[in-house]
Amino acid sequence: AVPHPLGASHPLALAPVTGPASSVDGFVRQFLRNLNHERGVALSASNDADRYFAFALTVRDYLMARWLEDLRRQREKPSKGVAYLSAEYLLGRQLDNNLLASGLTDIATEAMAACGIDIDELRAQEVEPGLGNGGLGRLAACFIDSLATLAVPNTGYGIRYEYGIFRQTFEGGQQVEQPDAWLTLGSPWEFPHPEASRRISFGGHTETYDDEGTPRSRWVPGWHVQAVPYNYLVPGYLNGWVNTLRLWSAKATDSFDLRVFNSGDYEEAVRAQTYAENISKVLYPEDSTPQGKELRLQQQYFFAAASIGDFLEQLPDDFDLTTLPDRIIFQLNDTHPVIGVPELMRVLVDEKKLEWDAAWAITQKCFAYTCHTLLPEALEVWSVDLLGRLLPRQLEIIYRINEEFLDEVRERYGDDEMRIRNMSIISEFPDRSVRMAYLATVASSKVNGVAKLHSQLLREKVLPDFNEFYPGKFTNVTNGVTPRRFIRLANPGLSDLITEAIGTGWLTDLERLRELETYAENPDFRAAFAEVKAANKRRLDRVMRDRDGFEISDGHLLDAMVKRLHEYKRQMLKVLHIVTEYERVVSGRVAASDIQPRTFIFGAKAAPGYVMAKRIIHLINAVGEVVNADPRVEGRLKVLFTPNYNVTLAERVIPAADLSEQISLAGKEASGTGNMKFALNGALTIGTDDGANVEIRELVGDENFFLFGMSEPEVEALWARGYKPAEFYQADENLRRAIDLIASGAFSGGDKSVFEPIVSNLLYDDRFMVLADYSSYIAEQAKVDAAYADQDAWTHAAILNVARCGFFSSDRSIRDYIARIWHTPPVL
Ligand code: GFP
Repeated sequence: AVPHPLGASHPLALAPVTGPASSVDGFVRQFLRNLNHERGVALSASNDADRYFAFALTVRDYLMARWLEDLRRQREKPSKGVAYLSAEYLLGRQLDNNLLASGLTDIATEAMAACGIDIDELRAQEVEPGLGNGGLGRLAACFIDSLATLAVPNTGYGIRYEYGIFRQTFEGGQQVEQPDAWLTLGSPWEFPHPEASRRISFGGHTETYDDEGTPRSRWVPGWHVQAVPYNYLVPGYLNGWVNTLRLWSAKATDSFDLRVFNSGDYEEAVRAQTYAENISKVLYPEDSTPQGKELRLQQQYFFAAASIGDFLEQLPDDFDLTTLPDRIIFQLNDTHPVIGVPELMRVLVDEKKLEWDAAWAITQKCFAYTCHTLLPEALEVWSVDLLGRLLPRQLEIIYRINEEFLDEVRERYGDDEMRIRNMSIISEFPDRSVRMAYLATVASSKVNGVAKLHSQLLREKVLPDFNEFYPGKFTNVTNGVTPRRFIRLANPGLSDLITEAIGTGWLTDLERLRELETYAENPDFRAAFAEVKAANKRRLDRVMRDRDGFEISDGHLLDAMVKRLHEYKRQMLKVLHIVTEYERVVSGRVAASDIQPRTFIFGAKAAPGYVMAKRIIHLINAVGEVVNADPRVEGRLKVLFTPNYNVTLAERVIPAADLSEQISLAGKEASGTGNMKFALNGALTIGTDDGANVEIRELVGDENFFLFGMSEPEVEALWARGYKPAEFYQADENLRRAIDLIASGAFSGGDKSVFEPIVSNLLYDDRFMVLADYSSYIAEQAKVDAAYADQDAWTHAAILNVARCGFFSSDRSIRDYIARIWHTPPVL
């Protein structure tokens, strides 16, 4: 039997592993059954894909009983739940997570061994669904894991993109995007429900009509698509609770017009179908450039409307809609689902025939909004033109919401036209458009930022008028990460060491890691901890050799910067550090033997339309090529840029890293979650006072964190004085030499033009103040080198990082959401 960490008396502790048969024998039997019945092959004739599928289906079978039971429980005794609306879920592989959650890992491993199958080969078969770009999508995946683990009734709603985030390759050091056809072989984790499809409408016009004496509006749409739901199970960690992730796929309504087809116009017959089905075709791999605007708005409305409609349909016919806020909270993950606000209003007013005021009172209580950015260009706006064409009724509703809102503003402040213009949901310049963040703020019961500093800047800088107007509406929930995936699964060595020291239970109560503090003083524990890190580096070495032909050298400080490529995150600053180290050696100013051996590892995708980001990728690869081939720094400096960074790779890189690079310009990174994952895996952070770095440093202590760079007020002050990057270039010899070396063509075969745009951007624009923070960064990196020389002291600091970062569990984030925003009753 599998021991239950919550204790047998825990109300959710079902009998350990019910389902088909909680034994190795039972697992084998079910596996063979699935192989025969679901794949149609015998074990002897099966290939890797067959075995992986049959294996995954077997794991699924164990979770099914619980899932159905939970759905029944929620139907029979409904309590307030959370509908998490997110355009992205960066799930990562599911197999190990589901094994862990169901406590089946040991049984399954033995069962496969009994069949002569290496479970690692099955793991390798799984294609990760890349249904997200970066932090925002990964956060959503951590949150649904924590919601299930805390047994909060939740449906995660999103889009089942046929092609997820592109697969990145490099050609000549430059990014090339390949389609991510993750569904080619099918997914064993999904349950299609075509019978539960919903019709989603677009276009057309609106009209008013007389409804037995009451004038009403209605929408007469022009075209429709079917939203087909696919369900995924989201199991809580060993608690018998299973929630649902429901992703929508677009299907044409009349996919096959036989009349047109028979007339011989095959193209016309499939045209409408293609158009409709494009809606869930691709995840937009960009977050700030205006591309595919119309299709993107279609996607947003498609999933928001399908999800809201789906929830409402599950309510009993006699449900009193005024009590809707007691039943559900729609959490808006950024502005992508905000079009759901006028959609709920439309359903309540036009379809359910509620009075406007009553409908608005309900709506304002049913939504809550999380903002994930501070970059003005990332705050979505939709042109009134486009909205009017695609969603005419929703636009009318937005106008009315705005009118009534501005009336309230006028009531409070009089005719302060400036303020009214600043607060209007509709902006007039440069084009008439809807500011989705404003709409979300007006329509939500709460608005939260994702780290202390971010929430403060949101209140003070991004939405100050709204903060004044709505006292108490703004709050903070600092992000978190799931320790199940990012410690237990990613770092089994560390997990075992922690459990040996402090016992079980910490994976669902991560603050207990504090108990490790005393172990930091124990030399044996430090030795064991250092050995885990070394083993993780060896494991990464194997992965890298297989995957990319890279080696991770022994004795090197492993310095990792893995995240989306964006100028504000400042991969460029990291490059300048590497070039400086290299230049100091090749110019003879420093002996190679005097520098700390380091391997720099990068992972980053650039949005395909983001030219500067792609140039930076090219530069990193070019620098790597030169540095790695130069005998003068051999054994000292190495640069690895691993293509197609994804969740699967993160789980290998993060546990191996010594140093975590979190070097965004202060005031730009909303939170960061990679920073948390690294610290929890015992990497030390070099970082600015930005996002959640601030909280990490507060918790781990200044002496266990490498802080550099300007603070947010200092950044503001420098802007105000007038920032001239060239002055910084002139003032620092190392910086001058590094930039000159890049400009000289040293990394581009002598061709100075290749990286010239980067160089002139740095010298004459440098929006993210790379040059201003350079000196302080280089000085702090020297402290990193010095600190690393004392391995034992480094390990001590690393252990304290782990011990003091329990706060960053996504379970804590979810508890904060419950206490500050959702007010869902405890289910336990
Ligand atoms: C965005 C923000 C991050 C934040 C995440 C999750 O992620 O600072 O941690 O959302 O809230 F920028 P990225 O898209 O930048 O990865």
